[in-house]
Amino acid sequence: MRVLILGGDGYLGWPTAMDFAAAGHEVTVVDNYLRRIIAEETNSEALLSTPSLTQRAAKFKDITGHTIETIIGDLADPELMMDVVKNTSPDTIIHYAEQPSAPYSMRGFPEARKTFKNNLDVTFNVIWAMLEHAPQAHMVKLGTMGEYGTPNIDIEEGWIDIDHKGRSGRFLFPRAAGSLYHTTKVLDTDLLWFYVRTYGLKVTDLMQGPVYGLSTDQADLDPALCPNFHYDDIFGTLVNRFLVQAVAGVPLTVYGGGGQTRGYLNLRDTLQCVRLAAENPASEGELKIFNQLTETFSVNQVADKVQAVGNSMGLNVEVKSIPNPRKELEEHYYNPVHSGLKELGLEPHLMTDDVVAQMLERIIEAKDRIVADRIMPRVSWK
Ligand code: USQ
Repeated sequence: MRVLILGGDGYLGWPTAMDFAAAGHEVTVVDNYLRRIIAEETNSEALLSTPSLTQRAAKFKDITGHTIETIIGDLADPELMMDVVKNTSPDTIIHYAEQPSAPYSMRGFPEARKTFKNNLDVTFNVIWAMLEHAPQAHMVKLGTMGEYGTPNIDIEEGWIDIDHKGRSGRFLFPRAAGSLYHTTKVLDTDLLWFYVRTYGLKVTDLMQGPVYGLSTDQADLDPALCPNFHYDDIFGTLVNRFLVQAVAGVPLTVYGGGGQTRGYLNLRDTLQCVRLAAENPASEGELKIFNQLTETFSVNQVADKVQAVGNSMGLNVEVKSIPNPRKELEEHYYNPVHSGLKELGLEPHLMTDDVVAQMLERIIEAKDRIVADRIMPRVSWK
């Protein structure tokens, strides 16, 4: 396949690019370094320094012989998007090119506006670039489980059948996101669904939970190929943050009661899921939706796990509840269906004690690079 990856410098974009290239696909990645710029502006740089996208692609080519074409540019600019899609003529477009931080989107007006404009503009532009230059291509779009919020009923995979006053119909499952960032993904879904049903585009929307990990087959080949591993309050996801806190000797930052439950997955499984989605494209006029997670945990369960494994390795891990900077339910029902990707062949890498220990070992090697003032929450929803 000719694969075009939008947002190819990110935590998921770069490992995805290597994964598709290693599998023999023709890969082009585009990125404007928005995440790196925000990280610098907010003192939220990743734990391990990562070379530029072009440098990483050159290193990957040296080691594996596989080429990843890189384009540095802003996909919110419609002209650039049109040119990229026209010139690469992709079979598959993987759309990661969004501002992915919930806290950043809630920081204030400039950050909210940047998130809103970037995320919606890129989605709108890619839709139109497909309509004009690649109507037969399949888009794999990264959504988020956060689109659904935490409803008091089972979360179906994207769609729900409703019986109402003796009639029935199939609808998008209700969405009720908890941050502006997550809400931009709800808006993306609606936009995609409109263009899919009206113009026959082929789209798969992946509702992904928080990802953890820093190891993939290709990332492990050289330190220069590792993903951007964040532990700050802006870009760090829960598990990655707790691992770094355990190593730094900072009590694990449980927000509020810690009953907040989410569906987690290993970075390796993101790669599997995206490959499975790309290899099993939606049909013309179909919006396929998968819930992309492998197991659910509450914040307290993640904290207990990291504490137990950390202590068995001689770390003295403490857990401490701090006031919740977010507006979210701290006790709730949570039961998302997630069978679609498994039916396509997903083989989960679960969060076993061994997996936690391996991640802790990697972070212990980089202990000197941890900057403690990036750890506590600096953004409040209130
Ligand atoms: N939390 C803590 N302590 C912390 C950090 C987070 O208790 O130190 C809690 C949060 O309040 C939340 C849960 O842990 O209840 C998950 O937080 P998170 O920061 O791991 O995840 P979130 O902000 O929702 O966003 C992350 C990614 C986002 C992706 C999303 C999937 O940054 O791009 O879309 O995970 S999901 O959470 O399913 O919406």
